[in-house]
Amino acid sequence: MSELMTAPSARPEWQALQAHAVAMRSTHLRDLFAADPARGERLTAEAAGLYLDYSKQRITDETLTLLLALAEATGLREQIAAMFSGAKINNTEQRAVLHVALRAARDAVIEVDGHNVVPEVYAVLDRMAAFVDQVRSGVWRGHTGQPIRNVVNIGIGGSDLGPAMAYEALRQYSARELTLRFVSNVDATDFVEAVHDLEASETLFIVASKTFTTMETMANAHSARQWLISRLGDETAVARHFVALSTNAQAVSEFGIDPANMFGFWDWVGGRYSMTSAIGLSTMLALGSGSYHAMLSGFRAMDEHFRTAPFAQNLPVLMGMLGVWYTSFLGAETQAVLPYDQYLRRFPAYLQQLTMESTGKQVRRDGAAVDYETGAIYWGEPGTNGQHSFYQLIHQGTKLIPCDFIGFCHSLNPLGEHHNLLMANMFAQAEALAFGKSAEAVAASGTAEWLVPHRTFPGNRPSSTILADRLTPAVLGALVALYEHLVFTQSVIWGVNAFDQWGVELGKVLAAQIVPELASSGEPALSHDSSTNALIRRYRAGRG
Ligand code: G6Q
Repeated sequence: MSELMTAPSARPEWQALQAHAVAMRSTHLRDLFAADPARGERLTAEAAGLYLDYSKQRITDETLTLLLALAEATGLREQIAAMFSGAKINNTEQRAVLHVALRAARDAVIEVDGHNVVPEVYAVLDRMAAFVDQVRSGVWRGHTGQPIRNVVNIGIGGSDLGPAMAYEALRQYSARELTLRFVSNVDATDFVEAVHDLEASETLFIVASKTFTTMETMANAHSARQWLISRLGDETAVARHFVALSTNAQAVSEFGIDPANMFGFWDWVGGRYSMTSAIGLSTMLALGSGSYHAMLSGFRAMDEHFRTAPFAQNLPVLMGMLGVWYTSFLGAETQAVLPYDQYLRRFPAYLQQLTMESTGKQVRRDGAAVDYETGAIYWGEPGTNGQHSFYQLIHQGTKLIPCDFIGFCHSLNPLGEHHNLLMANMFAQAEALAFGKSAEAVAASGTAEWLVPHRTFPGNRPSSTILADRLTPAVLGALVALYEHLVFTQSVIWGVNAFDQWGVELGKVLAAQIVPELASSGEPALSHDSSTNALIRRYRAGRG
C-alpha cells in the first residue's frame, strides 16, 4: 500500500529553487570566490575523519538555505529517524531498511517488529570472527588437511561489488599470504580465470547470495563444486571448502552446504547495502576481525553523524542536496567520482550500483510519475589516469559534470615524490575546472588569435573535494556510509524508494525464459519481437 505524497515539485521550496536556478545559471565561480575571500574555508564541513570542501560548487548562501529548507519541508529529518528506528520504509517490499543496525554498537537497541536485532547482528559477527580466526591460523583445514590459502567469493551485484571494492581498497591491511578472488559474471571466463592457478586442496569458496537463487551465482557455485570434486575426487570435500552467506538456509542446505557453515543476514538488509552484513566475510578474512571492526566503526561514526548533525554541517545531507541541485535544477545528467588513490579503483564501480539502482526511478513511492529528473549517472576512474582520457570533456565539453575528488594527506605507499605529484594534480584539476582560463588571459600569454578559442577554458565546472588523512579501514567505512546516506537523502527529496530494484528483477525473468530456447534440441517456437527471434535463430545456427 502506498501513502499519498505531496509532489516534490509542488512544494514552494522546490519552486523557489527553480526560480533561483535561473539566476545561478549565469553566476560564475570566479565571481563567487572574488566576492568572498573566506569562501574556501567557509563552505566546508568535517565528520568521521573526512573533510569536505564544497566551496567550488555553483551555490551561494541563498542556494544552501533553499536546499536545506527543501530538505526540512520534505521531512528528511523524520525519514532519517524512521530508517534508524526500523520502520518499514521500503514500501514496495514492506521491509525495514536497517543496514545501520549492522554496525551499531554492541549495546544498541534497534527493533524490527518489536524485536531487538542487534544481538543477532553480533551473534553473526562473532561467528564470522571465530571462523576467520580458524582459517587465518590454519586450524580450519581443507579436505586433504591443507590450510586454506585461497578464498574465492562467488556472488554478483550487492553480493560482489562491496566486498570486491573493499578488498582492493584495504589490500594494504590484508593478509598477503591469502589470495582473494571475486567471481561474479556468468561468463565462464570469470570463473575459469579466477581458479586457473589455484590448488583445490587450499581453496575456500564463499557462495554469497542473499536469495541463493540468483542464476549467475548458482551457475558459478555449481561449476566451483564440480571443479573441486573433480580435483579432490570426493563429494564430501564440499563440506570443508564451501561456506554460504545467505538469508535462505533451505536452499543453502539443498546445495550441499552444512547450515553450520552458513552466515546469515536478514530481509532488512538490501543487497547493495549489505557489505557490512555476513556478505563482508571475504573482507574479514582478508583483514582479520580487528581491522574489520575498525571499518565498522568508521561506518558507525558516519551513521551517527548523519543521524544527529545539523543539516548545514551534515556531510551526506550537503552532498545529497548538491546532487539534487545539479540533477533536478541545473540539468546535469552525470556525476563523476574521481579518487586520487589507486586502492579506490573499484570505488566508482561500487558507487554505480549503490546510487543508480537506488535512485534510478521514474515513479515516486506512491506510484505517481515524477516530473523532474532523478538519479544521476555515476562514473569515474582513479586519478591521474582519467586526466589523460576523459577530463578533456569535463573541462571544455558542452556538458555540466559535477565531480567529487577524493584524496589523502598520506600515501600508504610513500615513494619519493609520487604522493605530492598525485595530489598536486588533484588540486590543480579542481582549480582549473572551477576557474578555467579566460580568453583574455590566453591572448595575453602571446597565443595566436585564431588559437585563442581552442585554448580558452570556460571554468565554472563544479566539484567537491573530500580529503582525509590516509586510507584506513575506518576511513573507508566512513566514505561508503557517506555515499549510502547521500543516496538516502536524495531518495527522500525525490520521493522515490531507494531500496527496491524492480528493473533488475525484470532482466532475471526474461533471461530465464530464453535459456531453454537456446538449449533445446528441436527448433523452439519463439514468441519474442522479430529482432530477438532473429538473433536467437542466428545464434542457434551459429552454434550448429
Ligand atoms: C542489490 C540488488 C542486486 C543483488 C544481486 C544478487 O541491491 O538486489 O544487485 O544484490 O542480484 O542477489 P543475491 O545476493 O540474492 O544473489
